[in-house]
Amino acid sequence: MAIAEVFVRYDLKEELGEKKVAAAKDPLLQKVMDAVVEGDEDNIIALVNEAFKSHDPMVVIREGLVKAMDEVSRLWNEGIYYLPQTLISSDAMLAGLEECERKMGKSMERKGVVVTHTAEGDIHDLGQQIVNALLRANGFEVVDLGKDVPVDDVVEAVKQYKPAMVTGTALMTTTMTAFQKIANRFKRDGIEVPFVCGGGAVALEWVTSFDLGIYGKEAQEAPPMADDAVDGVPWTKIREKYNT
Ligand code: B12
Repeated sequence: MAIAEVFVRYDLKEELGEKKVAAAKDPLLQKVMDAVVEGDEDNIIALVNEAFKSHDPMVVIREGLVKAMDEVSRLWNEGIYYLPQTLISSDAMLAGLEECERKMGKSMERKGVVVTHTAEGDIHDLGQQIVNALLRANGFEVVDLGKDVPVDDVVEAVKQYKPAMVTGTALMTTTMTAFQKIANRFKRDGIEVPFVCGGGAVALEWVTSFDLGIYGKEAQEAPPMADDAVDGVPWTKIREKYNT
């Protein structure tokens, strides 16, 4: 028996009533959104596959999975969701994202290498996982350093893999400061690589206050930025193009 059949979400029933989640573009995407918001990991894969019948995987990510996590963020902010609910929603989102990635496939020819990570002390990696999926789907080789990555490890990985671009995700004001430390280390060691920083805690003004930093608002921006980086566009020009 599916967990959803034995586990009634009284928090959703009581607090939200019929207007459970924000409206999606169509019923198939709505089901994907509902499954993420309700943390229904048992059914998410089937629902995502159902949505592929009329939507591209990119649309399922953008209009289904990401939109649902926006809703989870709202529920958290309003104090309706606590950690457990948020965690099962993230698990459902990740399972759906993996299925989208599988569907998009990976092109054989790799355009270039991008190193991605989530900041030291930070376990909020959903944004990074979306960035990874979109970069891979667009033909980049992603060196995924994972979450809670020490500054030293990022610098070492960049020396080892010599990527065209580096990305960082931070959701907490206490962890985002790692990005400036990384950028300073790159400068000190003569590494001139575009460093795109995103995530809920990060703001454009702050990222553009240090050399190499480029602000990434939406995960979808990562592939075109990486295209520019692979083409040899300097970080100053990439910043100018996306951050002004
Ligand atoms: C989900 C969530 C969790 C999950 C994380 C699961 C996971 N695997 O990621 C769990 C339950 C584990 C969790 C734990 C905690 N959390 Co939490 N969590 C959230 C929540 C509700 C949503 C965050 C999220 O995933 N959003 C969806 C993703 C997709 O958004 P995103 O990462 O920002 O990515 C988007 C863009 O920013 C962009 N992007 C991101 N990276 C990049 C990179 C590039 C290159 C580009 C171009 C774009 C880009 O693309 C994405 C959209 O397309 C937020 C609330 C909120 N309002 O945001 C709190 C929140 C982030 N959590 C918070 C806290 C405090 C915690 C805990 C410390 C709580 C605790 N007391 O234990 C812990 C542990 C934290 C730790 N050490 O890391 C705080 C942080 C406060 C702060 N500003 O410092 C928040 C803001 C809640 C709050 N208002 O208090 N959390």
